[in-house]
Amino acid sequence: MTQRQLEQLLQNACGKPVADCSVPQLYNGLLSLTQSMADERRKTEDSGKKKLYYISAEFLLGKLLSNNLINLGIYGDIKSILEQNGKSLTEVEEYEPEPSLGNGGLGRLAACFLDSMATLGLNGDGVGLNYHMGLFQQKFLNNSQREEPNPWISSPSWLKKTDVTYQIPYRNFTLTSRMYDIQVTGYENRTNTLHLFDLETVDEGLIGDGISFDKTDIQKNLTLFLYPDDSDRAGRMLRIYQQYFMVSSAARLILDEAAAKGSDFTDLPDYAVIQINDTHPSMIIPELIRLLTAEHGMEMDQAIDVVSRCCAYTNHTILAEALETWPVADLKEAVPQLIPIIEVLDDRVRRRFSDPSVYIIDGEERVHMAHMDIHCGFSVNGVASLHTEILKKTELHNFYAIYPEKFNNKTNGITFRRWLLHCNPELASWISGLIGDGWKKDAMELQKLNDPKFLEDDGILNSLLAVKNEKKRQLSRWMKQNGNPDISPDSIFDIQVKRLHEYKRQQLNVLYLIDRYLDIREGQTPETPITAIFGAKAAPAYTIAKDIIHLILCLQQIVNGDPKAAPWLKVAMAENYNVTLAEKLIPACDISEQISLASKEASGTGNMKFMLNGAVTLGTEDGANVEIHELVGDENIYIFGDSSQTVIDRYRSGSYRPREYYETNPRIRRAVDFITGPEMMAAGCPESLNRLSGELLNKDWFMTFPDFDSYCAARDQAFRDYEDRRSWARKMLVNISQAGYFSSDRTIAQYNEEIWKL
Ligand code: 26V
Repeated sequence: MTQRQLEQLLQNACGKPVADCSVPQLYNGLLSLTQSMADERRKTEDSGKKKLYYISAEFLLGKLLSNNLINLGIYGDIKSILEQNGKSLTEVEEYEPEPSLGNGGLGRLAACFLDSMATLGLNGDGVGLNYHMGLFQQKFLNNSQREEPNPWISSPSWLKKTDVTYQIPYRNFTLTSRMYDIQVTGYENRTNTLHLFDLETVDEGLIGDGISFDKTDIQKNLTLFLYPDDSDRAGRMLRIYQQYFMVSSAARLILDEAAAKGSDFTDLPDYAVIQINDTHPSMIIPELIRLLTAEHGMEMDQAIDVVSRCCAYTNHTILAEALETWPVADLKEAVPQLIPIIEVLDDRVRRRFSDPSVYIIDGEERVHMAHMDIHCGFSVNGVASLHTEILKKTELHNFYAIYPEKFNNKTNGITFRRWLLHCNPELASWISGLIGDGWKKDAMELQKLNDPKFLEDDGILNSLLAVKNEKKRQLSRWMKQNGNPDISPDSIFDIQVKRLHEYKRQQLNVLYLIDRYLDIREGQTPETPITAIFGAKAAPAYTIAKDIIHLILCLQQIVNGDPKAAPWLKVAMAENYNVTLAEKLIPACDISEQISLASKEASGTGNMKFMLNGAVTLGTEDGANVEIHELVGDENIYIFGDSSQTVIDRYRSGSYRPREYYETNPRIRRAVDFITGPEMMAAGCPESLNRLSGELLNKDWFMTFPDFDSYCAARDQAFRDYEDRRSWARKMLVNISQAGYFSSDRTIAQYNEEIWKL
């Protein structure tokens, strides 16, 4: 198609010449043009007999317009058509609301996977829930986080209403679910679908102050919010209602689609493979068994066998507190029809195994969702090689002993369309200028960059630094224009962005910054000024996480307001960290903070995005950092801290006493004392600061003190090495060249070869 033809199509979609359109009109026009082009591709594809259903409570899509334009191969043309008409694609991009239907890594992974399935031409759809409010919007007020609702469904929308509806039975009432579809375009390939089920009777009027709402009014709230905090019972019950709504709708869709292709359900595994993304969709197992037996007359034994050959489970965490167990009593209250099935499954386990640790229903009458998945599925995978090994050796060891053949690893990945082509077109074209375009389809071709003819060429290294510099300038401008602290692009951008969680250890980063700040006040200034950037949302009911945000914001106020320090050190906590902001921050990063306590971060995917964009990792031997380390070598990463084995042993022995470190390590003492010192108390809330300091001194569950010295040493070393611009640029280039392994295209190809077999 020529640019003129494309412009004509856009004009038709907008209903008037491009030059006469407002930004909303252009957005609407581009949305409808994109949707019809995506539909065209759907018509030509072979849907095949077997389909993968990726069921997930979260799909953290991020904005869709540009991504779709890239995948449809018209991004460049549209950009220049708009420019020729005096319009800017960037402004249209800004106008689009972000669908934030996920919390963090798990949801974003699901979105990357959808992109890669379509890109590889695989017959795989997503199934989830259509939350009307995505993850809350974060506002900072008095150095604290406030939560506000985050509506994203505009008109027109990417959602297309379908006429598929199902009746979902609960104990006291029946609800109607309706399917909405979002097209998933592959990069120059097919179009798949994300099916999001919604409750027709949602009432947005239920929302009160901030993000509060009546959690008990299920018939009005079921899909109102991305699953809310489960710190109280009403929240936990709502989550059960939501999960069942999702899986019961999914199960009916799967059976309908298989039947339409000729399945009599005894051969269901030839038609459907179901990837259960963490335990949120686990009820699909008993629900499918229930439908097959109660509505389709199958014998129980056969139904269990058929379902077990369809279902595969992905584990995303070893944190015990994050592994779902539902009280039998709560399930009985919401979905009593599942109880007899779950009891049959548990009974079979009890007859085969005497070890209570593998039972589905435990001694306290709680249902362990992961246990059900492992017994009643054919595959169990972790998300990075260290994580899978820990699952096999410790957390799920007793299951591994029973079913070694079910366990496998699938190291996470990211889609390079969003995380390079879209967010960093400057770097993408720099790469293509050196090695051509082949890497866009085969990410391993990035390895061609790992060549002395590039690594030893000053001109090339300087041009790479120039790209980074440009991205830092763009970010600085954006931060300034959007009410965030003023940051200098000539400083080192050291970035930690991810959900706020104690195990991710933003508090360790802060302890370093306090230490550095106090040194600077004493005259020890760094060579190049340092900008420490944070972005993080805390779960609304997670008190300590909110205390850590408060600490960061107070430190930001103190450091940035101190004329002696501000020229050398800046702290910048960006408000409302989300996918859109990640796309601006990641390309501008020099040093990527991946400092979780070893053994706790299952994989991490931000680490991969930073690496791909030429940042150097400062991290522990945790999650996928281990694989990054192996790929780039000691010279091109900064590794510090205790090993996962040391950490696991220290937990086992119960020997850790944070106060001993505080008493014997003067730097730790100085930094911790600062948290409750007069300057902090003047900037912040004493109750919160005291609580946090007490938590560190008396508990420090995620062991920041034992890693403090080695963290400071590694970070200081990285800052020193940054001064040799040539050798730093080489580290950047090696990181980019080795990032190909972390393409989600590789991950999805492995899921398909080893699990789905489409
Ligand atoms: C959930 C919860 C909820 C209750 C309170 C504590 C807590 C802690 C962690 C979680 C995370 C649950 C699952 C999850 O999001 N895992 C993330 O999955 C990513 C994709 O595989 C992976 O990269 C991250 O390392 C992993 O944390």
